[in-house]
Amino acid sequence: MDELKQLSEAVIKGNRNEAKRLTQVLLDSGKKPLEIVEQGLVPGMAVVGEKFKCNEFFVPEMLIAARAMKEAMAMLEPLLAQAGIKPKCTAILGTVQGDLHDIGKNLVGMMWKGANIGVVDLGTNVPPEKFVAAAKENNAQLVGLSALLTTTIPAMKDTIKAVRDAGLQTVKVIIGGAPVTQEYANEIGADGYAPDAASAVDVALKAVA
Ligand code: B1M
Repeated sequence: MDELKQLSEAVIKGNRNEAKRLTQVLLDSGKKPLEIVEQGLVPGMAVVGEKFKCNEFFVPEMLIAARAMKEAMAMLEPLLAQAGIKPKCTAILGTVQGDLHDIGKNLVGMMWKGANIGVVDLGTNVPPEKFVAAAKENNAQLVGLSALLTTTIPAMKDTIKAVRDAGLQTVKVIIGGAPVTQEYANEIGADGYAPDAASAVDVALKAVA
């Protein structure tokens, strides 16, 4: 198996030391950082996403895979920046106002980064105006909203309204979280809904295509 495939395997297994070692081996052998991302890390994370979708992997496996990916990415990011490699698009991500749950949101962020979507993570309990300011400041194409409480999902509606009222008509808003449904997304005018972090990649890329 070549080293790029081994790197994908290391991500799938969540073996962060092996992922970092192989990233260094590939860099030393002259592989370009973008090739390492696109042919090693991203395919690994894509497999993790598929396994998660079909219940072969659960949250712990996904978290350790994402951590392996993140640590390898940390070695590559400065090199990608030096080479002027830009992410496919920029997303502002956060858990809506009143809500402190962030495990699912963080998974979405990791999957998005794994798909070369730039992520500005605003954290939890984020008021609508903060999403708007960050979207403007970062010239974002996407806003991702997460909510875990039935009492906080109305904040998604308020945030979408704030984004539209700010004139950010081309910014696509993707929503998700355990109590959120496609019906609710339709009702509040979201541009996309994803039931899990792996699907959030497809939904985001489709929204900005
Ligand atoms: Co809270 N909590 N919690 N909690 N908590 C729930 C959500 C709850 C269902 C538990 C219960 O009662 N059975 C309940 C909500 C009930 C309801 O609203 N119907 C609840 C409650 C009531 C509360 C408090 C009010 C408890 C209290 O203080 N009385 C309080 C609220 C605090 C606040 O937010 N203001 C509270 C606090 C907490 C902790 C701080 C202790 C902790 C959060 C720690 C943290 O996140 N850092 C916590 C936890 C851990 C949970 C449970 C146990 C687990 C949630 C979780 O992380 N799931 C949860 C019960 C449960 O689910 N079994 C519960 C794993 C995570 C990967 O899933 O976030 O759904 P999830 O994300 C998925 C998808 O939904 C999707 O992708 C992810 C991966 O597939 N997704 C997106 C998520 N965001 C997305 C965004 C997208 C797309 C997809 O696009 C942008």
